[in-house]
Order: sequence, then structure tokens, then C-alpha cells
Amino acid sequence: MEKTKNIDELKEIARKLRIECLKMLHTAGCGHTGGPLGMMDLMTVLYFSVMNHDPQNPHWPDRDRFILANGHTCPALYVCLAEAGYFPKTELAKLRKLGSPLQGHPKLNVDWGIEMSTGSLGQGMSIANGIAFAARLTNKNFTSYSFHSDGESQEGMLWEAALSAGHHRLDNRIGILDYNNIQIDGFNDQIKNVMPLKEKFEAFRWAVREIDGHNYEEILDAFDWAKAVTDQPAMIIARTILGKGVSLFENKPKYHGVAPNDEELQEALKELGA
Ligand SMILES: Cc1ncc(C[n+]2csc(CCOP(=O)(O)OP(=O)(O)O)c2C)c(N)n1
Ligand SMILES: [Mg+2]
Repeated sequence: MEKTKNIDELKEIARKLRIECLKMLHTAGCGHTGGPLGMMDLMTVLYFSVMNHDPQNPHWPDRDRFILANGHTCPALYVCLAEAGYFPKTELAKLRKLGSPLQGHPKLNVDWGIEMSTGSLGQGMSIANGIAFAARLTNKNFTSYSFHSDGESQEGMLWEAALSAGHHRLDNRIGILDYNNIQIDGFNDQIKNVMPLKEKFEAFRWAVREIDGHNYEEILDAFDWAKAVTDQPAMIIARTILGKGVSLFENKPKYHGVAPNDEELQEALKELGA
């Protein structure tokens, strides 16, 4: 797939994807709005600048793999996959409808670029590790990427898997962690503070970099850094703003799991220049 490192181009893709994302959620009438908007800059860079993948050949054995461990944020994944050409954009309007492959949490469908069913928080780290082990065992060079969140980091299972990746020096593993300080019931630091995350992952033998998850220079740079890490897995901890791009939703826990209503959609589209 054609990749770009042009920041203006990437920003424009992300702007359009935020619009698509809000429209699909509004049509569905339910779903998660805040997380996907906050992750969109990182997801755009991953899908259109970083990962080796081919929507025309989704089963390509050498493709990089992507696991969305915080599966509830799948609207962000679905718009990236549609934009990349895995399936027609008209399918986005069927989000969460009976029979649609685009459910409220990802369902395994490699033809459409969905590498694993996820949504039960904490499992994605183990899955991505397994894929990385498989690459090692079959002498393949692809990278196993996984996306995580602060709320998800309260799951013990994530840490057990992180320990394994560090111990086994899985340097074909790159994690991204969305730190927006918001989870389903409110602010993470008030409910059960997962900080400091950098020191935790370092103690589990990961190389760690902290970035602003909306700064494209920092995002691009972090992925270059992560790919160059040897002998260790790499974790990019990205500070983000839940609902980024739409003031109405920004940093408001309520929008963790609420779709925009008619008025909210109109206001959001105006702000995004739709
Ligand atoms: C094992 C498990 N327990 C509970 C849930 C319910 N749940 C869905 S999202 C979520 C909050 C996760 O926090 P985070 O990903 O940081 O939320 P966001 O930043 O997207 O608002 C919870 C508890 C789940 N999906 N899986
Ligand atoms: Mg969060």
C-alpha cells in the first residue's frame, strides 16, 4: 500500500476519518465516540504511514499484524480499514447492525483486515505476543502491533503478558497505549490510577517512549524509534484527549460510550469542517 510521511496529508486523512467515524456512530445510534476520536491521529499514522499491509492481499503472510486490545474503540479501526480499501465505505453505515461484519467490538475477519476478535480488555497483549512468537518461529520479519488503553491497564492479564514479552525479548512487538486518563466510569487517576506506566513497562523490560498522541512529528518519530529497538519489545505511551477534535466531547467521560445525537453531530461536523 502507498504510505506517506507527509504530515499535512496525514492530518487531512485523520480529519476525514473523524467525520466518517462520527457519521457511522450517529447512524448506529450507539457506540463509543470519545476513545476513537482521541486515537485517530495515532491510528492514521499506523495505517497510512507505518504498517506494511496490503488491502488487496489481506492474507499476505508477511504483513504486519494489528491487534486492537481496547476493542470498544473499533470505530477508529473500521474507518481506517475502509479508507485503506479493505471493504467499501458504504459498509460503515451498517455498524452494529445484525449480520454486519462491523460489530460493536471487532470480530475476526482477515479479509476485512480484522486480525482478531477483541473487546474483553486485557487479552490483546497475549494475542499480539503469540503472533510475534509465530513470526520468530517461522523466520518472518513482520511486526506485531497492539493498541492498549489506560482503563485496560487495570487488567492483571495485561501485565502477565507484558512480562512474557519482556522476558522473551520480543523485539518484533510494538505497543501503543492510549493514555487519556478516562475510562468507563470517569477519570482513571480517581478510579484506580495506573500511573506511572513508563516505569512499570520498563520494569517489565520494555523500551518505553512517552509522546503527545496528537503531535505528528512525535508520533512518526516514535514509530521510527520503536522499529529500531532491538532485544526488547517497545511501548509508545501516548497522552491523548478523549474526543479530540470536537470541543463538545473533549475530556468528558460521558462520551466514552455514547454516540452523537442529531444536534451533537451537526455541531461536530461544523467544527471538523465537513
Ligand atoms: C474484561 C473487561 N471488563 C470490562 C469491560 C467493560 N469496559 C469496556 S470499555 C471499559 C473502560 C476501558 O477504559 P479505556 O479503554 O481507557 O476507555 P476510553 O479511554 O476509551 O474511554 C470497560 C471497563 C470490558 N470490555 N472487558
Ligand atoms: Mg482511557
